[in-house]
Amino acid sequence: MDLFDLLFAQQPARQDILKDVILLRRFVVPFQHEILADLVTVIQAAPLRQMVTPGGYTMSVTTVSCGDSGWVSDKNGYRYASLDPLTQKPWPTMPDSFKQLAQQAADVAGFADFKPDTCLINRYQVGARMGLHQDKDEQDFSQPIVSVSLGVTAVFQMGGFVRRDKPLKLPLYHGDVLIWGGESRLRYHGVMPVKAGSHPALGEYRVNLTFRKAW
Ligand SMILES: O=C(O)CCC(=O)C(=O)O
Repeated sequence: MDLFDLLFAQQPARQDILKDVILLRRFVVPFQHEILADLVTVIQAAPLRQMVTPGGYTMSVTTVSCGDSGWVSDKNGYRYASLDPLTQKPWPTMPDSFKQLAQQAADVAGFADFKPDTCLINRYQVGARMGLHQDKDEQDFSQPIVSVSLGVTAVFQMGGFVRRDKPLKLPLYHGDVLIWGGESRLRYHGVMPVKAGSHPALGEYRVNLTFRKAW
């Protein structure tokens, strides 16, 4: 066990942050080799790209999706689309390792029967951020959101139900999984600008996998 593992072993693996907001520290670590290998396959099949918001702002994260649909943003709005607008092909299939990880994490958090049909991959480099927003482009809010953090540490913001509510700040480390649903499904959330760092497997990057049932 290295020092990093040892320090984390001192923290509870499960932390109940708010009602229906659960953090599973380092949950991915036993599966990380398969997850990272499958991540390579997905982003080789469909490239990461910077989307533009309906307001014309270029997002600082680069993104791509896998699964039955993918989240897209352009001047026409936010939505899920069955074809990748860049390649005009279906999005890469969601790897089984991704689906199993998301379902197991949801199960442990108390959301049995999670059926993710899309995974949004967000890559952050130094300074990249995600403003406070609600996930509300999905059809069924009874299904939770499962959010996996890999690589460099980031500070996640979990807010309330209106944008101005002061968010809680949660540092998320490599391998952490944050799940929110139920009464918290529509909480505002975001990520503060990522600070310079380095991770043995992901270098200067943070990668987030967000699993949702969109359709
Ligand atoms: O990167 C993260 O941890 C959060 C991503 C997110 O909020 C989203 O994709 O909607």
